[in-house]
Parts: sequence; C-alpha cells; structure tokens
Amino acid sequence: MQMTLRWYGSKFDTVTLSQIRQIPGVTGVITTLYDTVPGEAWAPEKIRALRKEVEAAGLTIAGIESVNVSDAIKVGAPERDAHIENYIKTLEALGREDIHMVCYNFMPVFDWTRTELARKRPDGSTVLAYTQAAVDALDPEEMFSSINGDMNGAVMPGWEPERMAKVKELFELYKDVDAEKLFENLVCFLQKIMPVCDKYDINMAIHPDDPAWSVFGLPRIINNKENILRLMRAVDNKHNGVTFCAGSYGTDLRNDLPGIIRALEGRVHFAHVRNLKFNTPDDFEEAAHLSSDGSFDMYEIMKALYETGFDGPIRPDHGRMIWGEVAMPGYGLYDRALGAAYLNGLWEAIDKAKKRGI
Ligand code: CS2
Ligand code: MN
Repeated sequence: MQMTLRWYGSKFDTVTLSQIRQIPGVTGVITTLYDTVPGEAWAPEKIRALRKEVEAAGLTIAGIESVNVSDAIKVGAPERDAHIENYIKTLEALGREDIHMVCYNFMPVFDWTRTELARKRPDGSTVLAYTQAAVDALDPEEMFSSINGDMNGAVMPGWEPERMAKVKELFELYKDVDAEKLFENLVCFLQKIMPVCDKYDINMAIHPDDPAWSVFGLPRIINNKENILRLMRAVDNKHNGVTFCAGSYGTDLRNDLPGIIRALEGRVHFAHVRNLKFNTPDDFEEAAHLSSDGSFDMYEIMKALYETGFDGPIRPDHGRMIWGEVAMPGYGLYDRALGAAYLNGLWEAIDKAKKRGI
C-alpha cells in the first residue's frame, strides 16, 4: 500500500504539499482539479501542471479523488453520451500522465450527508456528525443552509453553493430514477469507459454512498456487500473496482467491514480508513482514527486489507479539528497526520508479525 493524504490543490487547501511531505510515511497525494465541472473534459495541460507541482514537492499523485460523474450520466439524460465521451477524454489525459487510480461516486444529488460539521467531543475537538432525527426534521434545501455556516470558509466537495442553489431542480431530475434505473445507468457508464481503462491501466474505484441508507427518499445502490458485489459481477473487469471507505460502509452497523474487504479481494483499489463513534445506531460522530476512540476495530480492518494483498493508495479520512486549526471540516492537517501515523503503525505491526510467523 501507499500512504497518502487528500489534497485539494494549492488554491483551495489550507494544507501545503511541504507539510504533507513531512508526515512520516506519506509519499503521495490524492488530488483533483477542484474547479472543474462534471461533464466537461479536463484540460491535459492542467493535469500536467498539477503533476509537476506535486512532484516538485517530492510527492507523487497516487490517484484522483474525484473525477465526478455528471447528473446527466447518473439519470441517463440526453447529454449522457457527450458527457461520457468527455469522461473518456479525461481518463486518457490522466493515463498519459501516468495516473492509474480514479475515485468517483454514483450518489444522487448529495455526495455525502452530515448534519453537523463541528460537533464538540469531550476532549474539546470538533468533528463531523450525523443524526437521523435532524435529517427527518429538515427538507433538502434547509439542509444546505444548516451546515453552510460551519464550513470554515471552505467549499466542501459535493456541497458547492452553485449546486445547492439548484437543489429543487436536482430532485426533479431524479424523480423517475429508482435504485434499479440508477444501477443500470452505472453499468452503462462503466461498460463504456472500460476500454480506455484497459488501455491505460486505470483502476476505477467507486466510493460508497454515505450514509449507507436512503436520505430524503433518494436511491442508494453502493451501500453493502451484496450490492457492491453485484456491481463487480455486472462489469466483471479488474478495472471496475472499489474505494473501500470504512466511514461510509461503516455508517450501517450491520455491515461487517473486514468481511466486505475480504469479499472484494483484488477489486479494492483505494482505501479510506476512518473510525466512527456510535451513540445510537442512527447517531454517530467521526472519532479519532484509534480503535479505542470509536466503534470500529481498526486493526481488523487493516489486517483484512493486508491479507487480501491490497497494494493501492490508502488515506486517513476525515480528521477531527484539533489544536486550534482552522481548515475545511474533516480536512485539516493535524488529526489526519496522526491518523496516517497510526495506520502506518498498524500496517508495520501486521507486516512484521506475518513475516516473523508470529
Ligand atoms: C469523501 C467523499 O469527504 C468525503 O466524505 O469521502 O466526498 C468522496 O470524495 C466522494 O464521494 C468520492 O467521489
Ligand atoms: Mn470516504
């Protein structure tokens, strides 16, 4: 595996490449062209410039998170084919820059949903949190205004103000799209992009739905072992793979996280490893990465990745806001650096124990 940190680019991130370079064991970044619009093709020269910038800092681009899929592709609107053509052009341009992993999601309307971006924990840190009761009390438009004030001046992925201004229209677009239709559109998209992925050896890694159940009546299709395996079988190509995100599959306590990893052997191309602390089954907060701070057994998660031969990029996921840092919620430097060090420690211990036959 390669330990990485997500980085939004020098124009958007409070964290710098030189800071990332100093986290022990972190050798790459997961990045994106944050100001691109889904449906458009990425300019090859911008990808080249991004790569040069990252490499000049002594790091590599370990993958892209995300090349976002347009709503037209998700709902199967008339512009779908033109958008898929553009997606293919973007993949070609990435392949030519030696970038071989692309994370994306197929969630309708909202990329992810949290009801609080700065819930205070007993240690004084603040974290993202979700409580179903708050979602039930809001309509989707109010949802955006209720979290907007807590973004620390950042634009959060999937919650761009321009996009949220159109929430009503977006819901309208999805009104005839049920889970089956969404699944069909996803399969159609993957079938069309597999040839270019084969040509440039690009691993597509679908991010699960977060939370792993339907919010505001929108369909959810990538939320448990059965559904993700169905997608793996529907497009049975190694380049059709998965982002294993512990904090997203883990929102549903019925999901056995190491079990999902083991069932996906060979198809996990990217891992987001974070911990959640559940107060009730439908109220959770994003704890520190350590097992003892949350509800997951992080050792078992890392062990399942190790034992299935995972060799893609891995990153700590949303960190807590600590030590007075002001950054995009979930994406400060300090707690994610602690997370990376901890995950590296678990990996080293697992690796040495295996090699020494302990
Ligand atoms: C990420 C997602 O910040 C997060 O919660 O895990 O936004 C993720 O980047 C996208 O869903 C992938 O397309
Ligand atoms: Mn994730």
